[in-house]
Amino acid sequence: MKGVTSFLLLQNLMSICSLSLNDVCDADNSKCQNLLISTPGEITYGKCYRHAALRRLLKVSFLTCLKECMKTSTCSNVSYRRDWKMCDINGNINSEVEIVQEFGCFSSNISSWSKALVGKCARHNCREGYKCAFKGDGFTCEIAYCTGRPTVANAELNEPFGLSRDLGHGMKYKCTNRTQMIGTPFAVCRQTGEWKSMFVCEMSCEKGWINFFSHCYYIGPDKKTWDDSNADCKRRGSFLVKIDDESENQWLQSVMHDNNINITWIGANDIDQEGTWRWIYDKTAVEFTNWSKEEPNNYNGNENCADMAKRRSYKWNDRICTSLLRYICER
Ligand SMILES: [Ca+2]
Ligand SMILES: [Ca+2]
Ligand SMILES: [Ca+2]
Repeated sequence: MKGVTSFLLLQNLMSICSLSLNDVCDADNSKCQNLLISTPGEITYGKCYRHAALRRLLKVSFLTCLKECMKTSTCSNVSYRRDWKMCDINGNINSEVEIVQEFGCFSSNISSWSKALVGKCARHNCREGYKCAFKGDGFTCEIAYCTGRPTVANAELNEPFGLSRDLGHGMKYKCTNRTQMIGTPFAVCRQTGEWKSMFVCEMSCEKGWINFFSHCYYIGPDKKTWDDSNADCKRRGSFLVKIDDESENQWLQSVMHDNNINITWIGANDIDQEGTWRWIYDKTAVEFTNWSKEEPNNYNGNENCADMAKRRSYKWNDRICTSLLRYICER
């Protein structure tokens, strides 16, 4: 059956090719117009690529699909869904690309086709993100697609035929990891060739916890030692806060200010090795820091746990771990 379909397809294709060269070639390009394609390129039936599409054209012929691929920079092959007359112009096949079995879909490597199909655009040198367009008796390059993928935390693509990158088009997404969609569920390829996400996926934190990006935070109501604070966080399925970057640090400062907390433990200590600060959560070295001036000073040789205090402009300090402070848990 598969063989028969491929054969019919080829027959059909060959007739398309020989009949429609007039509208493929530039009017003044007799060399192109007189071209006869005796051997079509290679076609693989039933296997197509996902997430490779630079452009996705609807209601086009297979020949148009090939032509547009040739015009589009970095196009390496096409996936054509015959029932939909849908053409995916695919870029480089890298590790993000999947090849899937799909009835009704066929793919073709563009290098197996004669470049004469696109007339003057056969020689285009348009850079990534651009396509060749006829202009006067030559060609020009115009922006045609976004490169890469949109960056959207905690979201996955919700498109039946995978990602495409057409200028001015949106790709549908859904939130993962129990996060909530805020905004409209699309990442749009803007006319400038850059992705813009129209949504964020926000963690919905349970009562008593507050959200920042995809994490939830709990402010311990009582004062405890560093160890007891960490133990309480663990009991709550969390850890003593790990401050990953400036934005999280600033947000915590505002939380302390808004909740009238003068001083709190944070989840770093240098208990294992003096002077080597690690986060208790994952034992990683403390990279982003916001130490107060001349801290950490290991005062009296006995300060191994980190705090954040209003009187030091919410900067960090090392202090004796048995001090009783409030604390912030994260998960
Ligand atoms: Ca964190
Ligand atoms: Ca110390
Ligand atoms: Ca200190």
